[in-house]
Amino acid sequence: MNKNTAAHFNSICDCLPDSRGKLSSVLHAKLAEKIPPMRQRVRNLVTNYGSVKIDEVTVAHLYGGNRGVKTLVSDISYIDQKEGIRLRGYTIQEVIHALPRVEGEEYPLVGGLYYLLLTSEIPTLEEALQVECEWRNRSELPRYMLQSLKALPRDTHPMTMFSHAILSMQHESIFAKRYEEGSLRKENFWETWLEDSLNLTAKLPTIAATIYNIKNRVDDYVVPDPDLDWASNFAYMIGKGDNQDYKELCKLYFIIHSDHEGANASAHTTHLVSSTLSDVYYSCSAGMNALAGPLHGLANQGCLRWLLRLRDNFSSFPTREQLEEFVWDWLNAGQVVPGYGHAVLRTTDPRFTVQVAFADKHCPDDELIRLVKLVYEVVPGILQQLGKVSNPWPNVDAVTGALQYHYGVQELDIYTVMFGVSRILGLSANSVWTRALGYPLERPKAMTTSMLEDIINVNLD
Ligand code: AMX
Repeated sequence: MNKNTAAHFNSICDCLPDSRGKLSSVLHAKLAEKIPPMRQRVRNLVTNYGSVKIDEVTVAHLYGGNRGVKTLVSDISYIDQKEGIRLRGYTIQEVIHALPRVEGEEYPLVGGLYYLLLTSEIPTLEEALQVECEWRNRSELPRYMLQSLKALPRDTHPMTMFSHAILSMQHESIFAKRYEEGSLRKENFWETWLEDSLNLTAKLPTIAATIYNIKNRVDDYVVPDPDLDWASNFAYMIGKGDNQDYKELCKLYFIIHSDHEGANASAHTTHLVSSTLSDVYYSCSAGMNALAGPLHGLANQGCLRWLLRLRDNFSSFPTREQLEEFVWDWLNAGQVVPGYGHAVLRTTDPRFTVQVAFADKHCPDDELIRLVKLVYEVVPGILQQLGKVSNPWPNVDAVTGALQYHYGVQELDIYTVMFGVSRILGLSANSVWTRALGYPLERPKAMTTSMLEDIINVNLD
């Protein structure tokens, strides 16, 4: 952030009330305007078209993870199989282009992205800075959380620490307190949900940096720099404050991982848990536990581990033929190629593409980046030959680790936490809207195998 904008940032912050526990100004006002017509729209749909069929459920769906069955609504993002994610209707490239940025900086403020996710509008620079100020005012970590993080065994995975840190703050939930007091009406749930969301999202970079530091560096709390934006502060707190390129990468990283349609595992988990009116802390912590799985968010560390293994397998940069042989040996050993494939996408993930563009500009000669690009030339063709892989193209994780590694963040197990920092922006925005629209407790129906056989009229026992 340049001097002028830092001054502007500080003057906006100084005008805001100490917002802890009070209604946030800019987001609250905008949502209060947007929620009533949306409520009416949903009410009309359910009342007048409630019996219209959207999808069919087959036996294969029941045993196949309900893959692709349309059963949830989220207006915050949507994945088109061929185009990739759209956040509030904007492609990743459009989001990066349209969101406001500080003069002279390469990528937009993440505060602007949060504004977009919540309100569906591209903010002005001033509005984006106001979200950043809200976050700054709420960023201090409670001491008990630091103590409890430090008390965990040294080999605790950072994702466990992250989920634990979030959950440890649950008793601060304004929604939970007000609900217990009986002082909330259902149509106002979203207001306290928004407050909890701002209190939680404000602290995410500091929590992640603290976990990184406890595991790898100073074993202490680095206080955020009040002159820095939310994303750049993460870079600063892990000791990379002097590297403007890394700060830009953080902004890019935290924008592109923020939401990926409401039905992915972490989003769906958060949605389910929050549907019981478990607050933002409970539900986002649960979402992080889903993100921690190797088929979901943990894939980014697995992907880099695979790239390092590939690099170390050869004494010099591999040829295309050597790489092909390596990949076939890997697949024949019954392994999947990390970073390739996707449950929904059927094309190269645009989040991969924008990161490769960053790499082309900032570190084109990096050995791992060159490997990422060679793998991209070779692997899709091989996966296509397998004949069973629905999507042979790279997902977001095929390059994230290589970029972090280039900038010296070489502790692989922090990558999923960084993913989580970003993903909670989407999870919490979704859950504010879920409360605003009053979605009920989620409760699909389970059946036994015998019941299914009865419906089909077979007995395969
Ligand atoms: N390498 C080798 N085989 C693969 C493959 C890959 N990258 N992706 C899919 N396949 C195989 C599957 O293992 C499955 O084989 P099986 O029938 O013998 O079990 C078959 O292809 C069909 O699977 P699919 O329909 O293409 O994939 P899916 O929707 O079931 O799973 C995913 C999607 C991402 C879990 C899978 O592609 C995968 O394991 N990729 C590697 C791990 C990875 O990159 N995960 C990151 C996901 C993105 C994220 O959440 N961060």
